[in-house]
Amino acid sequence: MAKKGAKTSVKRDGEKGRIPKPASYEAKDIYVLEGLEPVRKRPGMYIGSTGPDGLHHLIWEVVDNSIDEAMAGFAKNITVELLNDGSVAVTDDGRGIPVETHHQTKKSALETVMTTLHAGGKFGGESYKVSGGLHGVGVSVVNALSEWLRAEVCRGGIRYAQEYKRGAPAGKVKKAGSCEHTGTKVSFLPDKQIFAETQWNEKRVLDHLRQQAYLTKGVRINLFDRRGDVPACHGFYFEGGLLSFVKHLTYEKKPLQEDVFHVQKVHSELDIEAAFLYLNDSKTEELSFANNIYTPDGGMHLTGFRSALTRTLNNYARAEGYLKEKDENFTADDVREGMVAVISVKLREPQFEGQTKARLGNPEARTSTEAVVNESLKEFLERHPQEARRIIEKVLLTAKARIAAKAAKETVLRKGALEGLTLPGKLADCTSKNAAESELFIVEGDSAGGSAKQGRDRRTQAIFPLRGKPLNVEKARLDKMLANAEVRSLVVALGTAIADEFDLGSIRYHKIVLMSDADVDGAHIRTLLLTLFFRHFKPVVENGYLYVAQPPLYRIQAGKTVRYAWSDAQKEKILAELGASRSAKRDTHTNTAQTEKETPPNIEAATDSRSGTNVQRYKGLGEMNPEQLWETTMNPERRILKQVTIEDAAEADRLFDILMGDEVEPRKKFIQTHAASVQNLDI
Ligand code: 0RA
Repeated sequence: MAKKGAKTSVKRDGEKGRIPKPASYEAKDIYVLEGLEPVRKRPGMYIGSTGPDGLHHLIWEVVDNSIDEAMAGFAKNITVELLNDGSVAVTDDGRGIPVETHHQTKKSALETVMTTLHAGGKFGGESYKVSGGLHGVGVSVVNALSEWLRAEVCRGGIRYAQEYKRGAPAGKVKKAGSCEHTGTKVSFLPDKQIFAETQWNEKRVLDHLRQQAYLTKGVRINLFDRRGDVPACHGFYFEGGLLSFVKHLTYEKKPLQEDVFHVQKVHSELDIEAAFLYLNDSKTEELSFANNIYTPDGGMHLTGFRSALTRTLNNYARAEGYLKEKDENFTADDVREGMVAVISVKLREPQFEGQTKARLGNPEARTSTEAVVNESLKEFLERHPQEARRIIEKVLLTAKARIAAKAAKETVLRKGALEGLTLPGKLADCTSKNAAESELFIVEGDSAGGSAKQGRDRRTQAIFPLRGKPLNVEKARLDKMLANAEVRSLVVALGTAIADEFDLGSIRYHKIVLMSDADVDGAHIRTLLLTLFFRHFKPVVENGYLYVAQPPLYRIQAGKTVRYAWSDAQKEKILAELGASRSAKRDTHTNTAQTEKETPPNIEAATDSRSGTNVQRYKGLGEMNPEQLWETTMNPERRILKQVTIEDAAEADRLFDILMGDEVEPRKKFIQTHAASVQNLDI
């Protein structure tokens, strides 16, 4: 039976990239390794798991064999059917599995293939070996894990059939009529004793078959889902191979090139195919396959591809003057950014390495891929100067950004910007040294800072006052951020250091609370700080250490009763309540109030007196005295803190460009749009 490692031979049929099996493959060429008991005992060893992955693996295994036959140039059509009883049928129009008697087992080749683990063929003195991948374990594994399996073969005008139960033949190979064409049909029902869940996922099967069709151009693969009342039918056929695959992956995205780069060549007996397209994007997608098996961890073929890409683009950029003598070369990461690429190699004895066998280990895959891509990419660039220019300009930009970021980081680290710095004088630290109970309030403005210092619980609460002027710093540049003394002191106060030295374990506070005014300046500062945390202290956010304080908007006093409101609706409710019972017995707080967005209050109406009730609208934290700030915003028993999620921080990072970027117009527009609701500019 065809194994993944066996789909290629030394001979070529002259067709580009096609390495066929020799036609002289007979029953005697199949040799035997062992029986099927180990498969049922430890199915995970053979198919990875007995969950949905392993279940679907059964189909991949059977389809693989038909694809081998197609790649050998014999099968043109493969049909997969999902049937009502939960079984699957895979049919191809190849030569049909040989049924002649096997010299060693004295059984038919078909039965040998179906019942022998690691049964492989031999031809031309070269072993027809088993591959180490998850695929390529052989159809006998599918047989072992199926309640029943039926194999039908059409060869020489005769239809042969044999059935098996849990891997054991239920009878001999029998003649079952005549047929006009040749081919193989394998039907099986996964064993419920092995698989807890035996439901096929149509989308999953479709995705796999589509992928296989891209990898095997010129083969038609059909799927019939006959489980419902109305059968669903899909067909895949791609003339373009990986070229079609890359087009599919980049569908509806913004391409940088018009023509997809594509090459398919045989080099030192390896069949190499690669295609890529650059997008106007910074994400990279690289899919690599060895003998049609996806290699999620890449391996030698991917390494070869990357080397070739890097080298060829560097050479071209130098030759064409894009890179000057003094410029350093593009790195492999520079040239990968924004690229969608698929690499597929077919070789005789693939070695899959790593824990999950997800990486191709053959060194010859690297040299051949590198050679083929080097040569064809050079030619591509020369023939498409327009595409070449766009690609190189993008890579130049990526390289520039990398160099700037690196220089920035080095400056920061070289200067030891944070090393040996003592805690900043403006920090009013807490007395507790236990980070788990310590809180750092980052407070906008000196006056609010003063109130917070007086109002706090000295044992657990530290105050870091920030000057309230908007800071214009370039967000990605660590050096620019740290050029700001305020930010630098703050980093020292946090205790975690930064960049390579960053260590979450040495953080000095498990709650870091941003406390700023509900106006545009406050939003600026909050956005800057969130961006700083998002970019350079992500684990702090991810660990849920970052919070935003929620000071109330209103203070409502009626006689001795003082209450606070966090929204207009709440203010109205409180006013109504106070109107109804004028003689409240004691001060009450309603800090359980919701903080959802409300229509903004009238900013002009700072006070509102109704029947002796006084309503004060807080315009800034500075208007609160220490006791009020403690009671409403800092007291752990009463306050509302909003925990910052990574999504919040990412959104702030995006907003940062609008608020602090070079372009004035979007900022103006943003502020105009949101001016009325700035108190809710709320991250
Ligand atoms: C080896 C030799 C021959 C056919 C096949 C393998 C074969 C295997 C499968 C598995 C699924 N479909 C398949 N189709 C063909 C025949 C060689 C000959 O006839 O000379």
